[in-house]
Amino acid sequence: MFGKLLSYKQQGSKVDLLFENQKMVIEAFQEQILNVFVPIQSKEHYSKAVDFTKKSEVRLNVNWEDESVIIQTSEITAKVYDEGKIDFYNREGVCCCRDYRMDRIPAPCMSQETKKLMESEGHKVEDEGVPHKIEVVKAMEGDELFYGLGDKTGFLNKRHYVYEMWNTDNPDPQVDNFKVLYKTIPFFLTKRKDCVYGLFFDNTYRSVFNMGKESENYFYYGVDEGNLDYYYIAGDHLTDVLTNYGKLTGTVPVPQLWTLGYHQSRWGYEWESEVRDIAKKLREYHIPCDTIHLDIDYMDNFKVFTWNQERYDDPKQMISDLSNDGFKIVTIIDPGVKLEEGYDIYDTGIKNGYFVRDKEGNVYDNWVWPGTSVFPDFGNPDVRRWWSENQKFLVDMGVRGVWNDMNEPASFHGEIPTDVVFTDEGRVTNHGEMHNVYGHFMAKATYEGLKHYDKRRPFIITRACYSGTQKYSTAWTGDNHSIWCHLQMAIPQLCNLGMSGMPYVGTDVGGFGSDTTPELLTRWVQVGCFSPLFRNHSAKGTRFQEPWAFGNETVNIYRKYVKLRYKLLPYFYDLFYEAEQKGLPIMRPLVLHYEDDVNVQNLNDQFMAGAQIIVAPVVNQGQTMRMVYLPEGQWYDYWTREEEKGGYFLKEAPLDVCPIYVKAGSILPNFPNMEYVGQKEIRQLTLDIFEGEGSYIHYQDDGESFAYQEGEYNQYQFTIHANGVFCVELLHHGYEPMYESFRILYKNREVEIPFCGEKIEMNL
Ligand code: MIG
Repeated sequence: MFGKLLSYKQQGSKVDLLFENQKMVIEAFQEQILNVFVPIQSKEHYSKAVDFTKKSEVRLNVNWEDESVIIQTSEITAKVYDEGKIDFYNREGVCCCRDYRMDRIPAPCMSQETKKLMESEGHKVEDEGVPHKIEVVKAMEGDELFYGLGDKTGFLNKRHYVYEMWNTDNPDPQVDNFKVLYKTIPFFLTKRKDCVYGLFFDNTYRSVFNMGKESENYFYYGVDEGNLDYYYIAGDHLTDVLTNYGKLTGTVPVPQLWTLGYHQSRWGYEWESEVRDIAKKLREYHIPCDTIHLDIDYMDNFKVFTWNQERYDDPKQMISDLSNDGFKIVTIIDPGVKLEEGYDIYDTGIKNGYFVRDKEGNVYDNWVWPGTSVFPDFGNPDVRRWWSENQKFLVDMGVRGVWNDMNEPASFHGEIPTDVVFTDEGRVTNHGEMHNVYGHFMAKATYEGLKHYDKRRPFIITRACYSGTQKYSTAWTGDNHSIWCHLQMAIPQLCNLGMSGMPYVGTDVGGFGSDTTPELLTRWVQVGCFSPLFRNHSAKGTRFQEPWAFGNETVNIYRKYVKLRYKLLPYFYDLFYEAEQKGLPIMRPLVLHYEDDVNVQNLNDQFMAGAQIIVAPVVNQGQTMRMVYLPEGQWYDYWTREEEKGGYFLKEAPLDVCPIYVKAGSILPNFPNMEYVGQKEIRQLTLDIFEGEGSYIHYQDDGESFAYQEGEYNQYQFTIHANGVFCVELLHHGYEPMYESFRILYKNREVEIPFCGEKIEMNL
């Protein structure tokens, strides 16, 4: 294909390589990130994820060595050979990632006859053997573990599986062999015995990731359109690779504090009275809660940016009343706009040419909730501006966040054909290119609208996304079911989203489709209270899933874990500050911090919340005892404070117990009991200290505005020594009021320390 490597030309941090039949550009984004670009469809990147203004100038060493061109930063050496083959080495000279030099050996395709016959029994027959126009085949040495790839189903380690990137709404119970789901994050981390690296394939067309399913000798990436445009991301540890991916595609901004509280939702609360009733019950049962979600039923005939006047007397009044009781309202918005003359959103969109058109130039329609509907062309900046302006309708009502659904985009009468005309900024393109970024741009438009009208940090939840969407929106994992294997799957799925640069995520607690059981809901809330986005949501027609729907035992345990979440809110908030700074997830697989521990590399039923807490939930029906694994070191049982050493052990876990372990030397900030964020002014912070050596950085700001970006925040450093010496230091002082005092919990004792900004050191 490429032919012989003929020559190269270096220009700063960029090298143009000329092959007999092809050009290639290798460019350093920074010392630890190299971009490989082969202009096949266009000379430009047209990236929807990468902000090239963030690129740093890197000094490259470029030379011929034998038959290859060597390109070196201080961190990576890439050797480029004939046929466009590239090998990447790390600083230590280890070859981490090598192009495979032989041909792929695809599984033979089946005859049409055999296929037909199998299909008549209902089998789905797909040929994976078909070659792609663009393929990158990398050698597998045998020690590879793969993490990331977004929201894919199955287990933590993606090795031996095949996935496709094509945002898809499929409400069937999603199981291990699903290839597609709602999101496209074409990025993964590879952990090998003596190195780690990441690969990000920045191409939005439908693509394939065969992670060693076809062969034990290679894994490959394939796509039929666009350019070959990928980033090799180096780092000493998995955490460094993630941080670098965050520099490339952006990180999640610190959210408003209340969004980290508990969210109650259901499709659908149809009437104003129902919504008020849910709010009342949440307070009556003392289930702390900040947010109630309104699904499609609040709209007038599912028309976006309208409100149903029959079922709601006065939505603005309702929202204001609920807000006096601490509730924030989040409303759903779908992309599909009802085709109806006289409906202003439709009329304005038509007048300005904001909807996508078929090849013949007619506005394209399909079927979604409102019936025949048309689809905004979100790749067009004017359309995004218009969509942002429409958020004003919601903000004026008092709505505090927007939930973007159906933005794969989903359509009931078959998928939108790939040749339907879409826009990418100023350029005309098609659905094939814009499909996987449709949700990304819808979220971006929503973000800009909320930021403009509400001024606070926008809260958006999206179902579909692409790499980089983390800058604008949180995400949920779509339509799971109330089945035990979906509680099991929630852990690797959320962990892998975190390993894909998308930390603010959650599953529908209790399960969306199918009927939950008291036991399943109970075990789910024990996981849910640690997931960054904590929302109970269920489908119309399924058993009611609010915590009080199952009797006393369930509601009591449920409350215990929602309260735990509120107690740990400052800890989660600190993790979000770290996420914005470093691109690290909130909910983490143990392998992120213990990458060389073989016992955690495939651990699917435990996870970490930050670097201090390990959660080992029960995710099997009927189980009241489980095997726990703790990595090397000293740990404490969160509930009993018993000491645990690393290793495997059995732990009793009756229904009300979710085993939780905290690392020795941890200092966990706690909030007092509250029903919602902002109920109490918090002038004293509790510090729950677990004996040992450790230090912890705590972040504090107003919890909602952008002022923190101008330095209006405080940062405290707490340190505990093994001998009990404890120290508080104010690292940054930009926000008032500071805490007046700290309440220290240490070895069954309680100490109160007044604080006025000066450094404190004392013996506990
Ligand atoms: O096809 O708005 O995933 O959370 O409740 C159903 C109704 C459309 C799908 C979402 C789900 C939501 C539902 N929506």
